[in-house]
Amino acid sequence: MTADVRGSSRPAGEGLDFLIAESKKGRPMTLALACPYGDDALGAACRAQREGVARAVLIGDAARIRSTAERDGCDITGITLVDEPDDDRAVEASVRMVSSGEADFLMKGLVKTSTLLKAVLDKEWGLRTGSLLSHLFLFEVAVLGGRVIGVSDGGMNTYPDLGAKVKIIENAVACFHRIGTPQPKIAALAAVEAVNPDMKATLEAAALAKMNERGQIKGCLVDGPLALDNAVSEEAARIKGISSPVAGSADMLLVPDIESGNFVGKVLMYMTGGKGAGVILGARKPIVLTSRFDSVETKLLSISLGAVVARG
Ligand code: COD
Repeated sequence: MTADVRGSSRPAGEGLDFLIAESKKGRPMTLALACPYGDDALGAACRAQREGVARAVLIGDAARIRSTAERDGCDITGITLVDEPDDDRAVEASVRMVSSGEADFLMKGLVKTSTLLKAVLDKEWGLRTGSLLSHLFLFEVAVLGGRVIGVSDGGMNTYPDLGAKVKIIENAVACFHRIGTPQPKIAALAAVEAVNPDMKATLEAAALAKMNERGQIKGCLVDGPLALDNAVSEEAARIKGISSPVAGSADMLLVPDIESGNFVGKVLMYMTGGKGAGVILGARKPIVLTSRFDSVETKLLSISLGAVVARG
């Protein structure tokens, strides 16, 4: 494949389904799914196992998992079950399974996000690397012809400072490289595209762009501040008179904080009929983190992305 104008070696409009095919290459990765009591995580894990995307291990109250499977019509034949009725202990067992290498990546079932993340960050048996962990959500945006656009970090880091934003970009860039985008275009978002000393997001976006220009952030093109419209629409960028290789064709939106990331993500997902794949990066192994309301399809795509990143 040759690089297209967006810096991606993936064909424009291909969407996210390539992740499914990609995840099936090589040895199947093993997924440790903590507390799969509904919310479609169990259904997605069963499909992943059946379709050869990943092998699943289900950790939690075995009786509850079995009754959930029966209720939701999931066939769990051949899937390993680890009986641990207590939620905290099930989460710990799942994390330990990944940190010991018994499983290749982790997924959150019906348990609070912060409970899972605190376990992941445990200093003794967690999945820390000494670097920052961050969440990347890739969206297939139906209203933009199926274009894939990443958003980070709308899932883990609450109010990242400039240093944390550099790490968030680096984590995402490594993932983009892994999925066939050798030079991702990163738009550092703010409410406006002019640097305003009273708006911190604009100052940090400009600093990130300069750091990229000076080679302090590598493997990608960063520009900012950019507003959401001129980050994704060439027409908007043209009307605003912004000349930049990133404006209008961003592969990823670096958002100022978790609130803005969460809002952008949820608008893309629920108001534009999109689908996505979400994963936490920067840990020893990827962690699939989706929300309860996400569809089975988004959860399966997230498992695929986790498997692809886990394979490295
Ligand atoms: N990467 C690496 N280490 C981290 C990170 C990170 N992103 N965050 C915290 N740590 C380390 C710190 O250095 C420290 O050693 C330890 O973990 C505890 O740090 P605290 O006290 O700042 O963090 P916690 O444990 O109170 O909270 C960490 C969470 C990730 C749980 C917290 O930031 C959180 O709840 N984030 C939002 C998650 C969420 O609700 N997402 C859903 C949105 S859809």
